Amino acid sequence: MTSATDPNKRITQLRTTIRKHDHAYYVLDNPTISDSEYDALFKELNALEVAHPELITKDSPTQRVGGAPIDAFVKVPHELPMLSLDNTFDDQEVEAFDQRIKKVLGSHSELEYVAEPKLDGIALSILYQDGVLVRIATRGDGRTGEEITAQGKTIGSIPQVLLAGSNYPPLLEVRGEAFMTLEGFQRFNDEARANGEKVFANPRNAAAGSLRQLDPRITAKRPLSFSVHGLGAFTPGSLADTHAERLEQFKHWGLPVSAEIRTVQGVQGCLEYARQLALRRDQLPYEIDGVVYKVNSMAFQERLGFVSRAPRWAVAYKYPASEQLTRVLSVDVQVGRTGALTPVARLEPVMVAGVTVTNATLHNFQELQRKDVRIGDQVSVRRAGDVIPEVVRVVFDERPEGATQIPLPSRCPICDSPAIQPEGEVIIRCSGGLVCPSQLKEAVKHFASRRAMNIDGLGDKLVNLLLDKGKIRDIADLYRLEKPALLPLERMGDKSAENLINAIRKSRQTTLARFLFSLGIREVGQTTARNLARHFKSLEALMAASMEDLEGTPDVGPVAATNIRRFFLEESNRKVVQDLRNLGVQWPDVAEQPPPSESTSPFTGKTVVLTGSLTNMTRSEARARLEALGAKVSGSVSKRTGFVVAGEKAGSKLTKAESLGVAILDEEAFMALLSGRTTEVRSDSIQIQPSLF
Ligand code: 9MJ
Repeated sequence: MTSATDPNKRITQLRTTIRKHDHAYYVLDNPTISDSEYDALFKELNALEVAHPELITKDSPTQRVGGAPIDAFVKVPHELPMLSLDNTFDDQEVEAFDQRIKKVLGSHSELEYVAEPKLDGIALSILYQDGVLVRIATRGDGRTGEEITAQGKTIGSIPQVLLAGSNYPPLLEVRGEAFMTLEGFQRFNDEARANGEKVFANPRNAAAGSLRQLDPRITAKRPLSFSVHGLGAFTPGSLADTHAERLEQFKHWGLPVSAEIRTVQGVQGCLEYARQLALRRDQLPYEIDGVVYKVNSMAFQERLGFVSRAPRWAVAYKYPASEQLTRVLSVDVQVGRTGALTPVARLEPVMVAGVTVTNATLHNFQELQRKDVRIGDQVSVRRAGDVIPEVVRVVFDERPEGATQIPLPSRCPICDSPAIQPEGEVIIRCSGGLVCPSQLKEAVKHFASRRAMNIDGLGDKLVNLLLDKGKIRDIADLYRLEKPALLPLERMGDKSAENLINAIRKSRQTTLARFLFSLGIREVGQTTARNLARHFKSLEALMAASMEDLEGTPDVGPVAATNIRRFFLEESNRKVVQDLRNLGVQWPDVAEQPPPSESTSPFTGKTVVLTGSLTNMTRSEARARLEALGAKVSGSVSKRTGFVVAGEKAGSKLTKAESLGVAILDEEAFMALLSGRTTEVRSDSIQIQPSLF
């Protein structure tokens, strides 16, 4: 019987292949097949298991999310206690830690440490027997935790089976941190906020709340990750003699280990690591609350042992907290581009994670009411990554007498138009449209922005100035500006005025997709704008489209369709659009520009590697577009790679492409080649330097 007809063999084959792809995707962050290819493998396995339920095993990839809801979490004792860490808060305390250790070891020479980011998540213990995951437990009080196997198994980066062929101990308990990335946390909270559902105060609570779900199917929907940093019980024999080498072994066995971990020499090496990582703290995709130093030698670790419940061989060095207490001085209402009224707390200045914070968002009035924030309240304020600081909660015990409630706005604070809250929506909006100076300002800023009309040099401050000084009254006026009108403006010299006029003039030549995006119609982001341009091919056709026509466009639902219809039915909008065209804003006719056929695309037959994030499309979209043009999309760079497309925060693949001399495209060049605006790879415009990022 061949593997094609023997279901048992095919099932084994599929499981091995799927595990390999899970590892590439979740652990190495380097997928090697497309989502649709992966889905096809998964579906095939599922179908075979449905047909042959006797062949289902607990470690099958299909069983990650099969678990039925449980009644309660079962307590499990930890064979070896899960230790906590002693904290240090400054360099002197780290030096004292190093001195203490040297004294116990009787060592006068510099010690080798492993420095690790300190993830702010939920500590888990994962037990493997003969390479198969058998139990996941929380830390609990360190001696007894709770079993959360069904929930933890849904985390994609936790392998259910260690990589075959590696020399792992028959019993292996690894320990690490489950966490939510900042991007996942924001996405999750934004969605919850839009639906008026419970939001989490920080990624740590979100990770804890997600793992605490009795129904693992809920956990499975949460964007959780995992990183291994230590060891519990294990069968002796095959583990290395240093912590750093053990982490390497974990990686070989398919376990996720942070790429930020370094071996460093002595206390100076430790402190330098903390300084370097602190500089990048805001750019890390997850939240850290410090770093951890561990003596590298296992023999030394054993000699050092632990005191009470913390190891003597490790210490945490805590960064300034990303959450601090301060007082609300007042609450202002900001008006966004789409009229959304956002309450913003003005605060007594406070240092949060190294930055002085004076304002924090309250997101919307429903959130403000839910949190019951009042003027005079003491509140906890949080900042993470480069996200706007937010008010997390009120310290009710500290509420002063006479703390003032903030009323719901009935009128726009800027233009006094009535504030409206459409049925079923969470957001209260100004109904003034472009009559509202605040909406107009935001609309002009959006219109000029890089991804819209891309008017170089027309930043937020200048837009404010142009509107405040009455130089423009709508977006079309930008194209009526002349140099003499600009010269009296603050900090506007002859040269900068000329540059601005030239940049505005240059922006007239655009694409239909960019133009549609720049109009700032609600729910029309870049992807929708592109789809609309591709579907309708001309502005006239789009402006005349019925709801039915609009909803026939990919990615356009009834809400976006209604917004588009409303926008183009509004006389003042039609006038601005007409004015813009009369003033020379134009684009090549989409209809006359067929999508590049296979034979004309520079990607045809080439292997392309995507790295970093693109702003115009998701990675899967980019992959689909490339594949449609006959390209092969690969996860790793080699001499045979045709192109590397380097988005923002491109990393090691970009470096490798440079060292191999592979052609590198930045996003703009990539978009140009995709759209067929150019079919030639010109080295001067396309080969980019990493310093540009
Ligand atoms: C965290 N939270 O990232 C430890 N941790 O080591 C790292 N925690 C730890 N190590 C021994 N990187 C006990 C806890």
